[in-house]
Parts: sequence; C-alpha cells; structure tokens
Amino acid sequence: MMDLFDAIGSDPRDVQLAPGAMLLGGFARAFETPLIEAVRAIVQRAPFRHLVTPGGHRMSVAMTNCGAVGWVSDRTGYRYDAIDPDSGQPWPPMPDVFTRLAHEAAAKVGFADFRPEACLINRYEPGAKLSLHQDKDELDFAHPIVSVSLGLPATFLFGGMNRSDKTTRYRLTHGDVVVWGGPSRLAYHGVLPLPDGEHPLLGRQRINLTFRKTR
Ligand code: MD3
Ligand code: FE
Repeated sequence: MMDLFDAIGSDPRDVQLAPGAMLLGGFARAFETPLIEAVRAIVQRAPFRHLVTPGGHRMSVAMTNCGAVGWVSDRTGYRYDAIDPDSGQPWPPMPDVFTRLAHEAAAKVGFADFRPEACLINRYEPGAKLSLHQDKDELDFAHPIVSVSLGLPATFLFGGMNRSDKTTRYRLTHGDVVVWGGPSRLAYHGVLPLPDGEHPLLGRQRINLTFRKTR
C-alpha cells in the first residue's frame, strides 16, 4: 500500500531549509565508511593546510581538495587551480564514492546530471569557524553545490543575498547532505566555532565536503 510519503515523493528526514536548499538528513550515513577511507587516502597525498586569505588572515578551518581542480586562497586572491600549490602536483582524483554520492543527492532533489569536478574538503577542529561568505568563484551558478557533513555536529548560519541580512541557524550532523541550488546558491553562509566533542568515527573534528561544478 502506498503511504503518504511515497505519494508526495518525500522522506521524513528531507527538509527544505530555504527555497532551493534541501537537507537530506543522514543521506551520507550509508556511505560513511568508504567516504572516511577516501578522505584519509586523499589527505595522505594532499595534506590539510590552513590557507591564507587575500587580506592576510590564516583560516582556522584546514582545507584540501580532490578532483580536476581545487579551491585555493593566498595573498593574491581566490581561485580554482588544477595544481596543489603545496606539492606542485595535480590534486588527488575524485573517488567514485564521492562522485556517486554527489550525483545521487543532486538527482534526488531534481538536479539531473550533476557531475562535479571539484571537491573542497574542510576540517574543523574545536574552535574553528567559517565567517559569513558567498561561494562565487564558480562560473555557472545554475549548478548547485552539494555539501556533506561528517563527524562532530556544527551550527551552520544561513543568511540572504546581503551580508547584513538576518541569519538562521541550522545544526548539521554526521551524514547530513544539503543541496544548495536555485535562489540559495548565492546566499551568505558560515559556520559557528566548533564545540569540542568526541565523534565515534572521527574523534575531535568535523569534516565537510563540498562538491562543485566550477566551469
Ligand atoms: C550555501 N562550507 O566550503 S557547508 C564552503 O560546513 C562552506 O564547511 C561550510 O561554506 C562548511 O564554502 C558550509 C554548506 C554550504 C556549502 C556551500 C554553500 C552551504 C552553501 C554554497 C552556497 C550556499
Ligand atoms: Fe561556502
């Protein structure tokens, strides 16, 4: 017998956070072991590092990338670059489990054929935060960004099209996937300082993956 959720095509853990922003609660949990293994392998080749902003501030979040291009920041600006500036080598390739997860999540909310060529990997240790910003270094904002949260829970801030717009707080926990498209794609967003804690798989950290089409 078809139930109400089948009838409206939704899952009780899926919540629209804002127009174009769909939370798929716990969607990545089914992939947690291969995802974490893949992160460990990437970090062996492209270790986490604290980037410097064009303004000269060292970011508290540590970052690395995989895929054909990676997001980097230095005193000269922000850009996507095919070469890891620390190693002088290409970024590690995107693991199949990453590509599949991003594709399936995007498809579930109506973005067919989402094939990201970049994945930015953020590592938050207790106290690390990400100030309000827009993601606008990509060329085509018709493509969504897919985010995956792993490890310790964080408070995510979601604002509007102007930095001064009021923000709403959401708690993002292990396995949560959010597809940020449509009117949400250029919204200001950030992450409050990570509270200390201990996650059974990842210990005292939060890892966030963001899948992007950059070109
Ligand atoms: C809304 N990462 O990498 S994930 C980032 O938790 C970033 O590490 C945060 O902001 C993190 O740029 C937030 C959620 C997220 C990611 C990208 C977005 C929300 C977004 C792009 C546009 C709008
Ligand atoms: Fe962002």
